[in-house]
Amino acid sequence: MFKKTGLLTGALSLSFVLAACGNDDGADNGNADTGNNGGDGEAAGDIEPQEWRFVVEETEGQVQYEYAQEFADLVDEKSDGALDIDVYEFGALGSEVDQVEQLTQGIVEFAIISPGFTGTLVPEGNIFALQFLFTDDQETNQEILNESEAINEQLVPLYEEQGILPLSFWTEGAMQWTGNSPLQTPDDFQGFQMRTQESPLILESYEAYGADPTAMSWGELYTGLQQGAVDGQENPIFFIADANFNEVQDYMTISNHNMYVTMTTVNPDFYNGLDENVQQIIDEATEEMRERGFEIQEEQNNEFLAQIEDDEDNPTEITELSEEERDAFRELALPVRDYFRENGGDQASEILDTLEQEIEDMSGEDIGAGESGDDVEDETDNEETNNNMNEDEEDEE
Ligand code: 6CS
Repeated sequence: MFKKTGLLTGALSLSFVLAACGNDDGADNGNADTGNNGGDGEAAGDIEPQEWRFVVEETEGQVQYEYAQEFADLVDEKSDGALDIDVYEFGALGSEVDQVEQLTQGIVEFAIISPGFTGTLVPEGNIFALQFLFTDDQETNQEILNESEAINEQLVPLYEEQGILPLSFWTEGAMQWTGNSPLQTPDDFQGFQMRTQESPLILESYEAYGADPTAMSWGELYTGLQQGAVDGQENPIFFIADANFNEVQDYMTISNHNMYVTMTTVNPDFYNGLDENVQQIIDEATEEMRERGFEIQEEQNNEFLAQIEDDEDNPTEITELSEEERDAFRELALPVRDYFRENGGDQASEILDTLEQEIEDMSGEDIGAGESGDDVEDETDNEETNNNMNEDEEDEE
């Protein structure tokens, strides 16, 4: 499980070519001569010109790409053109998992990385795979992502240890299910071949519904759905439509079972080696993009829902789950929190306790904190659900 895709070799050799042609290794930022100006943006004139790379998991026009392009424009503007960021769309440098490796190796300086692709590297990051944990309100969720101590103080250092420094966590919208058959009850998931990202906890979550999940890069997903290698998938609406998954799926369920979380990240050696005024430019751009990122996903999710509804050539039957129907899934999703506590790394329990409390405090909603079930059977030793979240143990197998 979690093998690298065939894209890896090509991607890495391409990366070496890029490293040879471009600026120095990302970990060596090359602006040691600029002096430490303590930066408030006024010292932009002193910044030595540099070229950086920013890879995203989506293609031109999609939310992550638009975000990265605006981020690059802000950095360019704030540095009076000295800091030039080239944005690489998905596919240019390999698969999503290859891109994680490129960031940790300093082959690219910036990346948008979804925790769904770091599940074995940072087991605690699997927390975002827990369904029905966050609220149904994306603005509240974004506020929690911005302010949560569990995420920004407890989880961030665990990523940093692995060569990924998250600058911000943000939502790309609520996720919905699509299928070649209707998905309205857990019964509908029995034996259903669900495509997921690489995260072991995403797989575990769908096994809890009775499905038969398979991890796959989204670059292979259209064909996988078309040829029946998988029966369905989960994603925000903008992505379902823009990647044309609705062309090869007959049903879409408005389930709002989770939000799609992603991270703006930077290579820590590169970032920590930058002068303070340069770091400040990056930090300011990150802050300004919090609101813009939210707006971009909101616009696209609204716009693309209409596109799916109006597509007469590829009709999709859209069903919104009632609260009672969602409760049936919620009930099966709650024990997965225990699985995460047991298997999500040393700090999983502490981080989840803190986050559950923060979500309840900030939303005023009961999200089932502490209810996940002391009486739920511990699945740690269950051979059938061997979604190992620890890479080292996996390697030993
Ligand atoms: O399903 C996926 O894997 C892709 N979904 C989104 C919304 N962004 C990139 C990611 O790889």
